[in-house]
Amino acid sequence: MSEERFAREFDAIAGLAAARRRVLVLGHVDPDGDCVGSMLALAHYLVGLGSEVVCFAPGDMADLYRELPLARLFASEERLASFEPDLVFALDSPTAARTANLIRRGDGVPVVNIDHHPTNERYGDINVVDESASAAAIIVYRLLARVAPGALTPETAGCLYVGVLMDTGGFRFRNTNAEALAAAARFVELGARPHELAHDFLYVKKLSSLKLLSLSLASLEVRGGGRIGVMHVSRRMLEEAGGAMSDTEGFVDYAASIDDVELAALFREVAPGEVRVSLRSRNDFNVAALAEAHGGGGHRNAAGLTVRAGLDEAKRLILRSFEEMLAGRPGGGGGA
Ligand SMILES: [Mn+2]
Repeated sequence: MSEERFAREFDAIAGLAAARRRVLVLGHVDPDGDCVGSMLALAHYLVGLGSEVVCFAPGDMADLYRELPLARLFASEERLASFEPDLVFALDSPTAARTANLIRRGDGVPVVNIDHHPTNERYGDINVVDESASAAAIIVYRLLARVAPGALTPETAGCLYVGVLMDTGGFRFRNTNAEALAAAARFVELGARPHELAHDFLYVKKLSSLKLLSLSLASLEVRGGGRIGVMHVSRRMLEEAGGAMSDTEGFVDYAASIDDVELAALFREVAPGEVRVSLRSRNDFNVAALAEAHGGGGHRNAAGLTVRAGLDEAKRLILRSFEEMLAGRPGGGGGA
């Protein structure tokens, strides 16, 4: 379908990958399943070319992604500091800031930007940005299918499947399209195990994560005549539940799933005076624009940003914007 659209970029990437030997593969802060899955599938291809590969994403990564094949390639900040790549990839990252500005590594080190966020700033020397792709993993799949079909092993297919599974919310979100379903079928043919991946990545929860969820749900508030849902996770809740901030993946969906809620937010106090905000919306409400206005980014119905403030102030800021978005738009119209 759109495979031909980036044929020139894909061939240029293959040329670079064949000529370079030390490759840095970057992801966005607090990498999710699509970010990690597409990074590792790409890394698998690069390792197969004989390159030394280092994967890095700032922030917290959920423990379960460390079970994916080749997750050992994820490096510490110390290793990153001493690694001098001659080629850099950034995956699933709409801005350089989302990779903690680790992209520019020096003169003559090319940057390849592979992403599906509509807010992508095209910061690469080669940019493969396709917002019609439901996941970055879909674009990595198109790349490998064209330039290195031999790299599509059962392990790579599993990583790519996880990317699509997580970014489509288990094939439920608006971005679940024919290409995503066809690619998923292809990944299964290649050896991905859908029931095991759904079990490991969507079903199983850690006890600490459920304890944290119960504390966070107690903070749930509904505003705006039932159309706004907000909840938070404080440092204190983390201590009480004995969990980590990476245990909160998916919490925002509880606020967003309430029947009349059209705008939802989860506020996570990652450090004193620093709050990460996850935004969700239904219908035509564009939370990517709201996130972008505050230095974040994302998709129309799912976005994120960081606020340098305490929990209360961060909530006030976002609630004010939510109320402005709702003003003049009476509720009760249509589903997600
Ligand atoms: Mn993604």
